[in-house]
Amino acid sequence: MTDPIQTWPADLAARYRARGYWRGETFPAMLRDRAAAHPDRVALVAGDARLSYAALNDRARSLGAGLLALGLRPGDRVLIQMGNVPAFFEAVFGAFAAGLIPVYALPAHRRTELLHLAGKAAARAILVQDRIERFDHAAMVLGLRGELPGLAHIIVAGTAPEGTLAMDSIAGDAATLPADPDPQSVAFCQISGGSTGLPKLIPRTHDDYIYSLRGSNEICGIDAESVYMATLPVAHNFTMSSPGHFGALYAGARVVLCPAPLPQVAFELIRREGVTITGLVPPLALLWLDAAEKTPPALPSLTLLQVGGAKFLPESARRVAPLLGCRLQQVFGMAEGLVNYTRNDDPDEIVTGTQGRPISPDDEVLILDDAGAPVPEGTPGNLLTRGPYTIRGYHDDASANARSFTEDGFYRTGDIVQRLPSGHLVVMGRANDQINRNGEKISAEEVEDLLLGHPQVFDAVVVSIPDARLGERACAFIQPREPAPTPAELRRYMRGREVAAFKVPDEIRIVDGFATTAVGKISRRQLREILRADVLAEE
Ligand code: J2J
Repeated sequence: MTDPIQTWPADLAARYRARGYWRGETFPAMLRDRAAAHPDRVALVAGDARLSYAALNDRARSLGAGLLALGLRPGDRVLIQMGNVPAFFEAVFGAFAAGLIPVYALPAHRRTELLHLAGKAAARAILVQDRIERFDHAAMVLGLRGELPGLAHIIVAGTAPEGTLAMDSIAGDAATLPADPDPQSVAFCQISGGSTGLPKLIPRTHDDYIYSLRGSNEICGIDAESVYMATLPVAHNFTMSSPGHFGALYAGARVVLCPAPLPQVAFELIRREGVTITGLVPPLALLWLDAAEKTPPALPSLTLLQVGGAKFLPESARRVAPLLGCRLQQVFGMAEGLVNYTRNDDPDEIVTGTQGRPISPDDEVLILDDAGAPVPEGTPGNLLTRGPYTIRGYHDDASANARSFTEDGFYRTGDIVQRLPSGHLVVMGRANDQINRNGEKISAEEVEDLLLGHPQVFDAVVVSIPDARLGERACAFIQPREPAPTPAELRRYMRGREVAAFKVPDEIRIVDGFATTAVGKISRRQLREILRADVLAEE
């Protein structure tokens, strides 16, 4: 699962090891060691269920051995789609124990994304929760089988329909598990939001990811006494690694699984379980703040609220400490690697006004103008980065790699940032056409492609519009063929494409045509800017 472009060159790898970032730890060893050190300590809390480190480790190892007995082989990829349930951890650590490579899908993903991810990864099995928020995921995955000839097994946590295997029934002898993997090998694939096409696979190694967990734990003050609540989906990189549930498990701490991010559910759980830290996207943070304004919640255990995934405006950031009685931490990260945090000892105006600074002294940050030259200090520019936990390439995607990485291995994040003299970054926007709706990343191009599949759509342009509640919303401009479709028809059509619901545009406008320049040429980027300006002028 690696090609040469995806690995760090030997000199950098040697430096990262020499500086103690890469220590040769692996995910299967991590859980096994913690379970040996403190078997009875609670690892996971879900409703009334409590799973100790020993119980999680035993279950994962038995499941892993059972997966191998089904014919899966170390190195095989398995797609995992589950919500905030213990089965997610059993499946992921079961895969780790067996040397299988999980690929994480988000709960919102539907047929189109799953087909793409499973196909791209050549997944040999899909492990899926039966239902998430009333949607029948098991049936959806069963419906993919005919199109994925390499797929050997569909494994369902919960009620398993005919043609699938019940995850609970899969067990094997842990003595058959393979030796621990090479720490520099790929542990799993995260997925990218991206600005073009469907999600790309982000191969993360044991060494690099575990370094980001250790670094995050240190910055966030996570130790064995911490209680981390996974409020956002557990498969998201923020919830997984910044420091997330993996960071908490690395530290031997307790992970509380929040079934829904709503304030009434979350506040109660924080109180009941003594949660010390959790992370939210800005729109949810606003919901919590508004709820707290109406009825001040007593959350004495909560010391740190992390907000990230999209820009958290200073006005909102300033409300966190007074209303929730805890410190705010801004987190600006990406599944490709680089994560920035504001620090506990940063002055208030840095915490409310910036998106933090990198984890590692070896995170290299470049801020360049569009011609590729460094901008004068303090001027906004394109953020490029490379370092001990930032990937060097996507899995099996030469054209994306050519676009997204420089020759010397810097990742072009697509973010426009400004750097303060203190090294803190302020995110100013995106250079490319990605819509950050509610922290969910939508590629304008992907939605345009979907819309162009409608027979009455001649051309489509999708733009992001600032939105007080969602951060950004998506507006689609449609140049129709006659008879023109109505926005409602197009919305129905999009829903019928079986894609994540967040990709259905919030607004659809039918237009006569799109602006072109005197020579009849205009870049889509310019066009998007013109259309966005039109909407903003009306508002
Ligand atoms: C503005 N934009 C932000 C922020 C991410 C921790 C936290 C978040 C993610 C994540 C993550 C932002 N302000 N505070 O993986 O480990 C936008 C940027 C970035 C993109 C990455 C983590 N925090 N963003 O959101 O892979 O545009 O990761 O490039 O989903 O989200 O999205 P994603």
